[in-house]
Amino acid sequence: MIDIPFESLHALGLTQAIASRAAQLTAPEPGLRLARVIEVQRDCLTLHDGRAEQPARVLPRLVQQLQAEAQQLTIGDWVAAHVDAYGQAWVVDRVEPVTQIARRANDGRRQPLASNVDAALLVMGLDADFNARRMERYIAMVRACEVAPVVVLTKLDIAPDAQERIAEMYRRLPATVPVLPVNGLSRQTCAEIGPWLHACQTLVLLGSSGAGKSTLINTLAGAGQSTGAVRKGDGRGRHTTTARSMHCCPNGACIIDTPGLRTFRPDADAGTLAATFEDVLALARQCRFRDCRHESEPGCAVRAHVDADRLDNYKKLMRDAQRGDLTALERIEQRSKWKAIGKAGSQRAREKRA
Ligand SMILES: Nc1nc2c(ncn2[C@@H]2O[C@H](COP(=O)(O)OP(=O)(O)O)[C@@H](O)[C@H]2O)c(=O)[nH]1
Ligand SMILES: [Mg+2]
Ligand SMILES: [Zn+2]
Repeated sequence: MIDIPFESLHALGLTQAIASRAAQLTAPEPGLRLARVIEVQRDCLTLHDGRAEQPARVLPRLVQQLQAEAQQLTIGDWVAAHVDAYGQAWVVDRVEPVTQIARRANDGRRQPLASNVDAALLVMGLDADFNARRMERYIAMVRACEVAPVVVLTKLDIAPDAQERIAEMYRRLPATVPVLPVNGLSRQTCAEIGPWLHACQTLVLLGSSGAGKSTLINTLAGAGQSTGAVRKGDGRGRHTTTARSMHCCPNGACIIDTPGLRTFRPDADAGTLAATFEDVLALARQCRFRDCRHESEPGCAVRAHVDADRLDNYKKLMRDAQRGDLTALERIEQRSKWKAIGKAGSQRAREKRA
C-alpha cells in the first residue's frame, strides 16, 4: 500500500482523481510514499512529498517501461517513491497523468512538457515577441491535450503597439479563450489572473524565452508568504529559465515554469487539432457545400467570418498534422517526391535562363 497523506499533498495540487489512481498502484516495495515531481534537470528529478523536497533517481526498470510507451517522467507527475538504506530516493512507479501537455520533437518523438495541469497560461509579449499565428498554435496544442488555454499578453506598460495588438488578438480568437493584457511586474496582475489561481489548481506557463514567464511567477508566487510546501517563485534565481520547476502561490495554486518554447509541433492528429478551432468548425456547418475547403467556393461561411490569416494558419496546421500522421516510410517517399519536383523546377529555371 502506498502512503497518501492527503492533507499535506493537497497544497501540492493533489486531487481526488489522482489519489484514487495512486491507491491502485501495485508496486511491491514497502514504505512507498506519494510525491510530486517539482523540478526536472537533465538527469535528476526533485520530488516533494508534502513534508520536504528531495532529489531522486528513477529506477531503470521504470525508465524502460515508460520509454516503451513513448512516455517519460515530467514535471507535475505524481510518483511512488521510496528511500533506500543510503538515503537515496528512488521513483518506482508513476501515476498515469490525468492530463499531459506534449509536443513532437523534430525527429517525430513525443516530448511531454508538463503533467496534471488544469490550465495553461500562454505568455506572449506585446513587444517584438507578438505573433498571433504562434499563439493560435499554442492554443491548439493545449486544447488538444484537454487543458484550458488562458492568453496572457505581457509588457502592456512598455509596448508602443499594445492596443492594436490586443485588438488583433480579440478579433482572431474565439470568445471562449480569455485574453489578459498585463504588466507582469505589477502586483495588479495577481488580481487579473486570480480567477485561475484557485487552491489545488495546477497551471503551466508556456511561451518563448523572454516573454515574461519567470517574471509572472515571481509576481504571482512571490506576493505573500511561502506555504513551505514548494519554494517561493524567487527561490533559486536564474536556474528556473534552464529547467522546469514548480512554484506555489499564496492562494494555493501550483505554477509550473518552463524554459522557452518557440517552435514546436503539437502532438495531435488533424481531427483533434481541427476541433480546437471551434469557430471554424461551427461556421463550416453553414457553408453551402458540405465538403467546402474554404478556398474559393461560393457561399463559404468560414471565409466570410474568420480572419483570413487565422484561416491560413488553420489550414497550415492541418497540413502539418497530416504530415505528422504519415509513417516514417511515407514521409521519406513524400520527401523524395518533393525533392524530384524541386529538381525539375530548378532544371526548368536553368533552361529558361539559357
Ligand atoms: N516592463 C515590463 N517588463 C517585463 C514584463 N514582463 C517581463 N518583463 C521583462 O522582460 C525580461 C524577460 O522576462 P523573463 O520573465 O525572464 O522571461 P522568460 O524567459 O519568459 O522567463 C525581463 O527583463 C523582465 O523584467 C512586463 O510586463 N513589463
Ligand atoms: Mg524564464
Ligand atoms: Zn467554407
